[in-house]
Amino acid sequence: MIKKLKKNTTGTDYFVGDIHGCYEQLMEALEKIKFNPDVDRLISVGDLVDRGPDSVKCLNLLKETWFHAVFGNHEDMMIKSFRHEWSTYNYVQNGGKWFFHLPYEEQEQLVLLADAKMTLVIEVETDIGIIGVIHANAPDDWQKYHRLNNDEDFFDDNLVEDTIWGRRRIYGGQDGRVNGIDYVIVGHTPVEDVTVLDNIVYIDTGAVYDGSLTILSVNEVANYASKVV
Ligand SMILES: [Mn+2]
Repeated sequence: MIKKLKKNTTGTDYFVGDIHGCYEQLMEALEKIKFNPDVDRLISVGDLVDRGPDSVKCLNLLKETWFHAVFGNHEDMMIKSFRHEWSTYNYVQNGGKWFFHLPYEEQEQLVLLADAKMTLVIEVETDIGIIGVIHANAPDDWQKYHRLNNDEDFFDDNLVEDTIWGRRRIYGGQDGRVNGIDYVIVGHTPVEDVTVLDNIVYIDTGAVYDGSLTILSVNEVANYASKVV
């Protein structure tokens, strides 16, 4: 449920907003920042699939050692649709048509890949502290994720759902720090520019809606965050 990445001592760690099938746009952006897959890492806030043209290529990035991603609500819909736990109609409405055009075996492979590689939470050790990455909405206390991970008796009905789907903080404007973590990076809710509320950095600048695909290095995260705190 939580993937922990040790400090990258040889290269740079970057964070990328919702890719939504925009594979070419991502490759161009990586070229621009001279991303080096031998030493750098790219950490995605999820929603690799749907709406854009190359969902399969984007999911296959999960096979790369330099690429890490948390679950987005679109992967949630894809996996649940495959398992008949989600309305196919609803998933198609949300951009999942490409998935149902694939042969069953390929659908299964993609679901297994996403299930094996994606986690609810990623924590990255960096020079500016621990940066937590989730798709949508953060709880007030980050330690809830550790309890969810480690404590069998811990139960929070809404935590997983809210982490992948929620918009409470960004719609509320401001909702206080997330305790127990230095910074949190999220996507899911399109913003015109990178937006910082307390210690949360919103980086989904709507690549698939003619916006731009945001990629931030750890240093850029520090710069954005320092303007607010
Ligand atoms: Mn989303």
